[in-house]
Amino acid sequence: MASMASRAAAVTITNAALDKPSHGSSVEPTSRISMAVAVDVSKFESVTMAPPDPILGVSEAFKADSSPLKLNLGVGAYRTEELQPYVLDVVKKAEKLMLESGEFKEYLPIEGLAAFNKATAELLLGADNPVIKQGRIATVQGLSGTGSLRLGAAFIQRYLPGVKVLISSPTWGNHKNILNDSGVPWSEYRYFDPTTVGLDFSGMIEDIKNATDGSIILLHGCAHNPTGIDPTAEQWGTIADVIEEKSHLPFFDVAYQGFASGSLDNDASSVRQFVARGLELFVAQSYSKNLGLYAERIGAINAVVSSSDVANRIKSQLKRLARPMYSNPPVHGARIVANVVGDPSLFDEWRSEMQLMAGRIKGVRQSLYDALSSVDENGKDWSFILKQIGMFSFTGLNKNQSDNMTDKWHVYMTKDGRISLAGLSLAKCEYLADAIIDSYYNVK
Ligand code: KET
Repeated sequence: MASMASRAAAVTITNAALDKPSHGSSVEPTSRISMAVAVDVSKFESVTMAPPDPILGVSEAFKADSSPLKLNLGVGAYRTEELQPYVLDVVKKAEKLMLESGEFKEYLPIEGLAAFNKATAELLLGADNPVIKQGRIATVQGLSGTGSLRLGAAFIQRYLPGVKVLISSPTWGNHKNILNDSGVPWSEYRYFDPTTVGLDFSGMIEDIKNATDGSIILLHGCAHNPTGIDPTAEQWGTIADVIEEKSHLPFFDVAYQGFASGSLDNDASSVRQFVARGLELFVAQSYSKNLGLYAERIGAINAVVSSSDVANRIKSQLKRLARPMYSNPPVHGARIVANVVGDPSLFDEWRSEMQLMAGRIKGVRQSLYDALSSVDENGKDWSFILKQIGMFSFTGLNKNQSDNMTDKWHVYMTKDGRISLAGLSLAKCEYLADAIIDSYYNVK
């Protein structure tokens, strides 16, 4: 504050000197006067403080906590049993190869690295999928899952203006932000049933049926975030029936391929089932979680459509949207993915590391369930935790209870009751169970 005041004073003196007309000066008096105003009153006084992000803000709060007990179960990021960030061995190998071959750093084309786009479409649909041979897929490299969804939303805003996107209730919170900022209207379909702590399948089907024909239905390809509850293969079939009947456009968000079952192929089966029926659809992909490339921002937006001609035109328009937003995407993560997916031995190694990560999460899931069941004197059935899949558990804790988890127990989590099991170790399961039992029974 003191330095601000003296700066303002100095400017005032300058202005006094400038009261006399001063010909030949390169600085016009008016600009000096506006400088004084700029120091005292910002042009941005009306800018209010934005609230912290409900997910990434949790990591910021975690960092600021000095308690040795603290546990970050907020963001969905995989940690080792020692709760350290993890770089996959296969990623390190791919990076070593890249360094040795002395890759360039020139701009990529707007649509991204060709080898990546090929690899990502093949990973999604299966390399021998006829859609790929027929050229009925437009793939554009995006800035991870978020950027790819954003590009897809920008395309919807431009080419399907006013068409509503239906999102699950609940969903990953950023879906709403992405659609809002893209100017795309949305509403929700029922998904989670708190009484059964399972899927509200009839509600979901009814809401998709009741939507205006030709709506867009945003679906989590696997490992639904935040609930950890996916439709069965048969239920996916029924969802596809209704979507087809109503001429809706499915838009899949595939951010956890490999993390639901541990198998990259199984986890793409929902999308593949829809594609096999001949439906047109959009798919956003992310390599943040399954290859641990969070900060590399690597993913893709894919449009599977009825002809290669339409695919080419869509791709050209996606490029046109990307160019003024970020010009062209970053290359490093794209090369890692292309190398890992494109090399049979690296790909095998990835698959086993993927199973290792998914397996560790299943282990802590079981151990948390065991701990809760043994600590809980009221005998509540906690088995829903075992039924949920993927990185998260949706505990059913409300906002006050979640606040108690953080304020009293230093357990950082999102306020919707979601915990990331990827950030939990076996050693911390009992502590977490104590925190959950206290919050569940002692806070309303
Ligand atoms: N879709 C879903 C469903 C999702 O959970 C995430 C990330 C993304 C897309 C995008 O991830 P990206 O890193 O842009 O590829 N979710 C975790 C991180 C976040 O909120 O950004 C999370 O839910 O914790």
